Amino acid sequence: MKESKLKPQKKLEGMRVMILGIDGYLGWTLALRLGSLGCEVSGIDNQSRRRWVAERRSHSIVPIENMENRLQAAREVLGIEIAYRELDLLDRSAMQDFIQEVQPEAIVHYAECPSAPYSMLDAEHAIEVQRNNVLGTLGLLFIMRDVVPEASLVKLGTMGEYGTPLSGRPIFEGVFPPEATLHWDDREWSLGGELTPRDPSSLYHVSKVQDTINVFEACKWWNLRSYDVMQGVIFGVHTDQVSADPRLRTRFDIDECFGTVINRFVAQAVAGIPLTIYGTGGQTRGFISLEDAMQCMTRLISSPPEAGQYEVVNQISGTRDIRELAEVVNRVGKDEFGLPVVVQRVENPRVEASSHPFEPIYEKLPDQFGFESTVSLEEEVHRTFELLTQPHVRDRILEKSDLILPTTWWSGDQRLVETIEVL
Ligand code: USQ
Repeated sequence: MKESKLKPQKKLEGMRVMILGIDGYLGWTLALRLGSLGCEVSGIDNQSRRRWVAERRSHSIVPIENMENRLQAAREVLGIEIAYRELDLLDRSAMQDFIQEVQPEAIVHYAECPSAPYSMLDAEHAIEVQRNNVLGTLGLLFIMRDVVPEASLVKLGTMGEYGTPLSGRPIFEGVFPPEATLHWDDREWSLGGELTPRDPSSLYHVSKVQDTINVFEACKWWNLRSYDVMQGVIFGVHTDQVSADPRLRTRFDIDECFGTVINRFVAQAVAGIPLTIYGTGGQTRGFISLEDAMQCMTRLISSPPEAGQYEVVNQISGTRDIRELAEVVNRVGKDEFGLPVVVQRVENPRVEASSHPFEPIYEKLPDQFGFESTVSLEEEVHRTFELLTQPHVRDRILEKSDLILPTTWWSGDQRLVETIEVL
């Protein structure tokens, strides 16, 4: 029998968890899930995601309430009380006071700008993304050192930190495994425990790499403890809590900066816009549904790291290339919703390999934390269609349909991509 490597789990009931970025796509969803599991949830947000999306002239196409109404609905529908403060992570003194007051046992850090294209718009946006992300995390590490050194930090990184190594070597979970060796000039060394190389694919992804190094060192110097979560591309709309009432829905973006690829494809299919495969569509990525990602985060929170432990987990439930994704959305849209879906290839405004080997290792979450995916890509795409085909949501997509085609080129150009081929 295989020896169980499962880590012991703490009771979530009554655990104090603070979520930074609690108003976002992930933050709000996690708050409701943890609240319904009995955690004492607190959180901060400076509303910047709403501002960034509005600056790009877009909106969440699934209507969402303001924070006050969200908190009220959580209370009414789920019986959850959330201690919320509107606050900027970079306001260190206010942040320190709030952490001092709450004494969280775990801090989930989602308070970053998540958009690669937004970071590549121009110098101003690149600087804003790196300032917000890198300095926010850095300040947080000092506050944790001084106020809650025993708390665990569950920090959102990204699979995009690694890039897509053309050698085809496995993409390990952050550090090389003990058996990895380097052969060179007739000599051999162990690489075990060293951070693996990073090759971030945008200035946003660079900010996450900088965070990785800051958190890694802080754990060494100050005995802090952290899980650094390399999450793949997220998609979907459902958890039991956000689906419980329209006022509890989480945001859903479809513009070129803040919409991720599967979510965009479903919205495009609903609006009758040909799906936008960038380039050949041979780019392969790791993906995870919203519901599965929430399960992973819950498991990480309930099995905290040891003092001084810095551990990376690759948080994906599978890999696909972009063409395959378009095929799934096409099939579900046509067969299950009767939509006349069209798929196109457009110029790729990004600099990324168009076909490449991709072998991510993602064993820790299932082996050590007990993660099991509960939703397939097809099922979650179906649930997303169900929500997006509702007339009021469809109308909100159509209102923003001019924001679907990308105009942000990694080269610095600002121009609409052209269609290469309708498939
Ligand atoms: N893509 C298309 N068509 C589209 C949109 C995207 O073909 O309409 C392609 C892109 O070229 C890219 C892939 O789909 O190859 C993923 O793009 P994306 O915009 O869905 O995701 P990305 O920019 O990589 O960033 C997203 C999140 C980010 C997170 C990252 C995880 O916005 O916060 O860090 O996914 S990962 O990609 O694994 O690094």
